Amino acid sequence: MALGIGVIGTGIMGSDHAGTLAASIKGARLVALSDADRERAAAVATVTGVERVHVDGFELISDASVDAVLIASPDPTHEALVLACLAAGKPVLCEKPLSPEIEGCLRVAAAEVAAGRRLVQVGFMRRFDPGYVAMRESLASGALGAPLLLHCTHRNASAPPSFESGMLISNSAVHEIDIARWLLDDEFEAVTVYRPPARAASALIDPQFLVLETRRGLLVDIEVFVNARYGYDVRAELVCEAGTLTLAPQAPVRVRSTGQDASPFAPDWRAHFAAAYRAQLQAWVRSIETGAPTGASAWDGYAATATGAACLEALRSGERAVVSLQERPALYDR
Ligand code: ISE
Repeated sequence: MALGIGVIGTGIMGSDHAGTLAASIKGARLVALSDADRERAAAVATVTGVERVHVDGFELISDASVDAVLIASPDPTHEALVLACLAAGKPVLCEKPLSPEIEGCLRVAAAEVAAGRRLVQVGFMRRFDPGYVAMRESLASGALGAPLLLHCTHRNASAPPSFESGMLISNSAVHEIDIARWLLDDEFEAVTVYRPPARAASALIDPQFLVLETRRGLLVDIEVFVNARYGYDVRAELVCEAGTLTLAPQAPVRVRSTGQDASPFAPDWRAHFAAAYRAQLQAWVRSIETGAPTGASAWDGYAATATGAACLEALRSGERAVVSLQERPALYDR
């Protein structure tokens, strides 16, 4: 029997996930949607052929037709909804961040540890992107020796006017923080955030340049620029002792026209990471069938929020900030 999935939040990401679940994920059936804006949920329900629409996410969690829950509601609502899923014993895939607050992440991890089994996955979808997966596999083969440095670029064409300086870190660079921990199998120890001179036209500190040091002494730099104008552009180069690994450009074709040879960019992350989002959902559904967890855990969600908090401190102070992480519970042993 197909697993009944309920999606909480039908904004940009929730409606995208709902569409993917309804169209192309094996072993799952999208059965319910919820959004504080009923009209918005109803519109997505019509497109995806879903009959059950709730206005309250907690009602969706207790809906008997829902076996597992995907949370894509506003960030501050995540913690309480994930805790409700844990209380109901239902597996949950929560969009990042698990909680914007370190304490909130720790409360979720503590509840999961108390439950004694992994039910929470955090939506760091880059772990399922074919490029990053190939990079990790090449590194694991040992052919290039040990990793030394990771250079990352994260550019958005534009950010909404509500984007504040800290969100370049908590909303955008947090993906690089997670993927670097996963690629290097290491935790961050300290961070420094540099910024170019302020621009008169805007109060937003954009771009920002983050330099992070891991416990093993590896270096990771992240340029994050959310109003780069030309398109969505994510790059990474891992420098190892005997060579480098670079993500290949994502465009499947180059276009020669009007005197130019061009490589088109996706307008945003949904198109750029479409394969990763699909693979993440399929792996999540499969992991519920098999009972073998996949993807980022609640502990990874905690480490990302805590490392992001140190970056925010470094941005504010202009000084190097130390990342302090608690001891990882055995439930999250890798
Ligand atoms: C957005 O919220 C995401 O999660 C995207 O993956 C990221 O690339 C973008 O910068 C964020 O604003």
